[in-house]
Amino acid sequence: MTESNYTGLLLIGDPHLEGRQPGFRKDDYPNVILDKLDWSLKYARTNSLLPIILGDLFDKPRDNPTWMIGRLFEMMTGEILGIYGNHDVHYQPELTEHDSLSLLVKAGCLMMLSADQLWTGIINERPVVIGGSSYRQAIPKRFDPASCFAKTDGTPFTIWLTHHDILIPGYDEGQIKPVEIEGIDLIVNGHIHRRLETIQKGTTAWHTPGNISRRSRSDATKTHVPSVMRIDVEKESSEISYIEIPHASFDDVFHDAVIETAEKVGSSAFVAGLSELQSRRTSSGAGLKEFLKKNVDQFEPKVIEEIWKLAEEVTNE
Ligand SMILES: [Mn+2]
Repeated sequence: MTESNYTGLLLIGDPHLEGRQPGFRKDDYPNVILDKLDWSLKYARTNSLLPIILGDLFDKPRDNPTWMIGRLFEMMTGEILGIYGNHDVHYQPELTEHDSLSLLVKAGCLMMLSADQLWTGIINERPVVIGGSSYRQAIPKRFDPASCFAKTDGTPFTIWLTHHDILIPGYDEGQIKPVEIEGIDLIVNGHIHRRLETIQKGTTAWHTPGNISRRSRSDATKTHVPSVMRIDVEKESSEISYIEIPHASFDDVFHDAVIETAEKVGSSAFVAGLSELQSRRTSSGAGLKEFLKKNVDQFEPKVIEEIWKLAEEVTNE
């Protein structure tokens, strides 16, 4: 096997591209996140790193704006690896021709990794193998990287991408316990939107880099700094660092927390709450729905029904 032109890898967590504003974001989210992905890909090229996307490139699997997919065709040039996440697919766990991500795969912009589709190459004289388990695909119990290389190539370095609910301190929804996986040095998991500590199990290190975009306004997101994970591969070792992506401050990105409940019970407080919401409106209607859930019970069932109908209409969901 011949030496590649790379000096390492750049792992890009869950971009969640979409054409609408999510939740409480008040900036131009569709373009801001595209620009973050673009910045990451350019950083990778400039530093001779192989870019890798950890799943959830899209937030919605289908009906993504054509202008956005067009921009991706322009941006995603050269070799880019990835797996798909739960947001890239629609109900069924497989990626189908109806999902936007499949366009990028067919156009050759992105190579999907799996247990059968591995990337192999020599980086700084070290044989490197990268595999992946997309959403709901099994994580291997063991792996034999030696079969990918000639004995004279040296000791392989194996990285495995996942998009799973992994049980890491700080992420309570985890189902899969990190364990040592023979033949895999690094597991890098997407799916979890904030960076968590690395868990070392025997020879396998489980990494949770977190995503490049801040989707929700929760406290956990407040402390998350949008970053990409850089792995510099050396002949005998590897070095991991996090590269901060240029981003606006939390307060410039998110609307203030919406008033919790209308203070005085009664329709006038309700209307006052609604007008306050209007001043910081979000295009997905996130604040509106939370406000209604907390405040709508004071009305007659018929009125409640009408209010929800109107809410659905204006938020178009
Ligand atoms: Mn995600």
